[in-house]
Amino acid sequence: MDSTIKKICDGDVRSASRLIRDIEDKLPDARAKIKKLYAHTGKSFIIGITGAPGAGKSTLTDALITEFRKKNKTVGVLAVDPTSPFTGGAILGDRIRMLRHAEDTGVFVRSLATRGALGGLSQAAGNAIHVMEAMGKDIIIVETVGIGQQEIDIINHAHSVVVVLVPGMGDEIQTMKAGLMEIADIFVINKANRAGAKQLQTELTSMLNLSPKTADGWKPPVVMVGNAFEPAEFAKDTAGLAKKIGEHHLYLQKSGKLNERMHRKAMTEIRDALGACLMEPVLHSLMESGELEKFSEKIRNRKTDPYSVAEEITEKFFQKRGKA
Ligand SMILES: Nc1nc2c(ncn2[C@@H]2O[C@H](COP(=O)(O)OP(=O)(O)OP(=O)(O)O)[C@@H](O)[C@H]2O)c(=O)[nH]1
Ligand SMILES: [Mg+2]
Repeated sequence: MDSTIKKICDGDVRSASRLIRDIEDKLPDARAKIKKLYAHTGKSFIIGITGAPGAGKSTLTDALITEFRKKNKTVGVLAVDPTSPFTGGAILGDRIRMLRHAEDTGVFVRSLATRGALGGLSQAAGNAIHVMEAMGKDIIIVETVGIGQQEIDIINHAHSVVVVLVPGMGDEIQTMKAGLMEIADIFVINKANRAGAKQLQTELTSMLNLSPKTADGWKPPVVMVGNAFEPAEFAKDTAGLAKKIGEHHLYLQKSGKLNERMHRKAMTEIRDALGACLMEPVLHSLMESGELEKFSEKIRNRKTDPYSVAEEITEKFFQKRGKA
């Protein structure tokens, strides 16, 4: 076995961290390593946690780590921030909050931010998860900010999805808009000591009663989590959340839905990999040659249309490949 791969499979933190950094930097060698690593992945249970900025996702993640560690489960955490390339502060915050677990060798925490103009954050997140899987982490928590399409792509790498809402943030409307009803397996109403928590719970529950998911055998529970600064109450509530996540895992296994989730994950991985193999190199070379800008100008002036451009590019790309 490749020595780096062996080290990662043995749980070596430095090798794993280096590979995650290389993934983030899109080094070609990282892709080769992931290919070799892949056979050692697929055994972890992956939990996605998403919600608006500042909803309390990291605080919840920290509490969940405590719960899972009590059961002797090893935990990997990936904090993904697609909102801005300049999130040093927020990401540092994530790390600092998890420092409670920094000395614990059963916990591995890393973050990923947007790099470069061509995106691919979902792919990077998927690969960073693979690294943690190969390390043998029993549970991997992926925290992602926001509720847009990119976050949904990232969250598709998870088996169970927890959506965190906070009273008084207009979350109800946001939820509907972003299609989170479809993707959420468990809702958390966080900071539930705040005004409006009960109302949000009522609204959410009645919406869930109408959702087709409920008819499917799993009605996403709405878990109320109180003030994080009341440690005893918070620990009790987050233990309840960990329990619900466990129940959902069991439901996925028993109902055969886990297979559906694995399919969703595989599809996301194929699409991400195709993006990396086809889209990114094409866009990159068009950008470098200045052709992309010319195409854009022609489209703006209505000299052509996006489909004709895409066809021209496709033709050129495949001809090149054929001749190579
Ligand atoms: N009042 C109150 N504040 C909380 C609670 N939970 C978290 N916070 C605070 O809210 C802020 C954001 O919490 P985080 O856990 O970092 O939230 P997040 O969703 O991870 O934030 P981003 O990753 O930046 O989107 C921090 O200052 C927390 O201390 C809570 O239950 N009550
Ligand atoms: Mg956070």
